[in-house]
Amino acid sequence: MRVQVGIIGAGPAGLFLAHLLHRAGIGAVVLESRSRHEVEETVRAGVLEHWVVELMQQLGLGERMLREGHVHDGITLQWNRARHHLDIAGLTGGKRIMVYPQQEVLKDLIAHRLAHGGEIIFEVGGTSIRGIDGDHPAIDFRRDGNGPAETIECDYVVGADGFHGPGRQTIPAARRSEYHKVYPFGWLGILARAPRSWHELIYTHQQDGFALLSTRSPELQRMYIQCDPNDDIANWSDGRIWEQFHARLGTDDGWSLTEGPIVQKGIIPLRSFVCEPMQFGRLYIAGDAAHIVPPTGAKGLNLAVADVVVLARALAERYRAGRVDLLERYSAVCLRRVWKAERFSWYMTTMLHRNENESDFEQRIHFADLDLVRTSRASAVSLAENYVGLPFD
Ligand code: RFL
Ligand code: PHB
Repeated sequence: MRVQVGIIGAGPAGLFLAHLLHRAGIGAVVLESRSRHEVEETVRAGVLEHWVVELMQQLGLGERMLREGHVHDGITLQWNRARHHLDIAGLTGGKRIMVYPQQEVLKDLIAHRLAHGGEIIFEVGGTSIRGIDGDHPAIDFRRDGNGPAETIECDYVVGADGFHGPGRQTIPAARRSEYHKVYPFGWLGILARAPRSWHELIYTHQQDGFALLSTRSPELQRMYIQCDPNDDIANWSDGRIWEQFHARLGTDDGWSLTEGPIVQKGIIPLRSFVCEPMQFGRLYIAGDAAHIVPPTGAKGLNLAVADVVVLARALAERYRAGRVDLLERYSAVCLRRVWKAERFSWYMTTMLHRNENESDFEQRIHFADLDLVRTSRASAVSLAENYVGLPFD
């Protein structure tokens, strides 16, 4: 098989890239190790930055999102049992975020791509990349996990294969630098069949630690609490989970949290990670393959899409005008945005979580940071601009 661009991974990075390349008249095939069902049912991110919402519409993918997603003008920050509304739209000249789950975005991207003749091969096994230091890179794989060996020959390979995929590992270790930070806490996330308790997302820092109240639909709520990343979910009965949500989200003004049956629960670790550069020879890596942010800033999915917007533009210029300068700058351009998203995600994470390794001094600094957002317009604008999505350079 021969194609201009071979893409590994049908997550947000790989699928948005396939759409953007199709729009530019460039042929691409997407290889995905999981089944379509699994890709479409995995619960992950929930928040789209304002420009991702616009991009979905430009790609003809906005219809269901506009019908079923929820536009939010702001978020609520809570500490010392009191709430503060951050008016994101008011602070950013009218920009808003959309709560529309990642798996719904993926369903729309997959259905539309397949309906327009795009090729996404699910359930591949044994994916490996070769020849990236020459002009004829290739991807070897097996259909249905262990079918006969097949090869895709291409001009460029894109590793949009997440943190554990082979893309990043194919860059020789001596030619990449990796920057890590692991946090001493994780998130316990639940989906609860219950009505909404509040009209916008609440990020709270209380005595017992962080909690986040988010949503999926009027009937289904997504919520997280800070926990030990090595804890076993079996230690968390539904009763214990609700007790913690009540403690961390409670206020002194009579508000009450609406409970409901918990239909899913799990624990994830929190980490920050960046790989530099995001390219080697004819291999380009994008999204979680190149960088991870803790979810507190709601940046991971959005950053994955930002990478492939830069990459698609560079590839379009390569095929349209034979220019390679944008491709050569891909990594440097992306990393400027990546490090700002890393900074913001780290800031939100450290400000909002209780870290037993920190001194009382540092813990008090975090409350000063929160109070600065309440009292200083400059601090509020900074948080709002980052949350809604920074402009492209
Ligand atoms: P993905 O989504 O991991 O997709 C990579 C795909 O590559 C496939 N793959 C392979 N395919 C073929 N051959 C191989 N050898 C392969 N190895 C792997 C995988 O099966 C997979 O389908 O990476 P991508 O596209 O870079 O997208 C990144 C986002 O998914 C991620 O950053 C976000 O989900 C992070 N995130 C959030 N991001 C936001 O922007 N807003 C949020 O509100 C938000 N909340 C979250 C989050 C992540 C969370 N978890 C579970 C870590 C909340 C949570 C709880
Ligand atoms: C979510 O709804 O899953 C969500 C929302 C905001 C975040 C992280 C996750 O910061």
